[in-house]
Amino acid sequence: MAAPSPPPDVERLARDIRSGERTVLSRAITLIESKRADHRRTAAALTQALLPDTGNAVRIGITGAPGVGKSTMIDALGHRLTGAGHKVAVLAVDPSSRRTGGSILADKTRMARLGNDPNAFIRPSPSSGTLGGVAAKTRETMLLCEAAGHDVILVETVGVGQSEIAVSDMTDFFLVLALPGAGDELQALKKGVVELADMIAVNKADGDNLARAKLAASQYGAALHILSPRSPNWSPPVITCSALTGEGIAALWQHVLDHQKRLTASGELAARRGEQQVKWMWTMLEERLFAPLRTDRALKAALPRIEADVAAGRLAPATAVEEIADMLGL
Ligand SMILES: Nc1nc2c(ncn2[C@@H]2O[C@H](COP(=O)(O)OP(=O)(O)OP(=O)(O)O)[C@@H](O)[C@H]2O)c(=O)[nH]1
Ligand SMILES: [Mg+2]
Repeated sequence: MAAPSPPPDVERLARDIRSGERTVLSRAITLIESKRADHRRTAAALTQALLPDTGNAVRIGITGAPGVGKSTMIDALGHRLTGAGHKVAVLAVDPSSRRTGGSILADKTRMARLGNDPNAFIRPSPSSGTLGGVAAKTRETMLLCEAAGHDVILVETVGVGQSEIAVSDMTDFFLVLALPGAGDELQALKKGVVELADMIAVNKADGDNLARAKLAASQYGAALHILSPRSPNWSPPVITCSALTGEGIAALWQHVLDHQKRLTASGELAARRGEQQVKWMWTMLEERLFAPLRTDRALKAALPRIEADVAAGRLAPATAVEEIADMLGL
């Protein structure tokens, strides 16, 4: 089936985004984040129209425990990259309510250099909704940024919950930042984050921390050694770096480039992106199908009674499902 041709206003919007106009990009992202049905339709038409202009960026996910230095690292790396002629977009997936207005400001100050850089575009996490919803919006935002000519996308996520999986599902390269020492490495292992990592960078390897950082890196190296690698074409390196001094950041970027080169040559990158797209389709479809469960007024009103009846054994779960399906017209 051929893609439907977009309405004229979408066509214009798409053209302005392609030309790299920042204010238009911001407006389009707001459209994507909107919950209104008409906005959602326009946003879908817009991403469809821009699809041929996407996919040309290096997509990097960055995670790590709160305070590990993600924002500082993004600022340092991003600044370096814009200096070398790249256009960088910084996005975030944080479905918790933690990132209120205050911490967006805090983030902007920690990304002081990028915040004022005309070749960098910083967009905080969509603030509300399920993880699936937040991730979907960030994903679409990423596509818009690519269409606007950003060739490096950095997606920050907090080192808790399922958001790491969501971010690793939308990026080519998943960077895990770790702290020097104090059992942090085992904590990360437990969460399974290390299994997603394409590289582990022990940050804050500066001053008094240097020796401990090197020790932590060798422990991670040993831990990674016993895991089966995520890709047959890539063994995740473990490095030390300092977002504060900039030490190790050139090496970090070189690893990203090597990874991109190898996975492109083997065809793995294209395959991975294809799988991500299909997975994304299913996630969005599930979201869409679940939406009435959360929003249907009659159902909302009836649910406490239905749940109480099921809990008390007055109503069989299967009968309850029939009743709910009837209310939703399924
Ligand atoms: N010594 C040292 N301090 C650092 C380094 N990187 C970051 N910091 C400091 O660590 C603190 C937290 O840094 P952030 O960049 O905000 O950390 P984050 O991971 O983005 O934190 P959240 O977004 O709150 O999860 C700040 O005070 C930074 O100045 C580093 O390489 N060395
Ligand atoms: Mg941060």
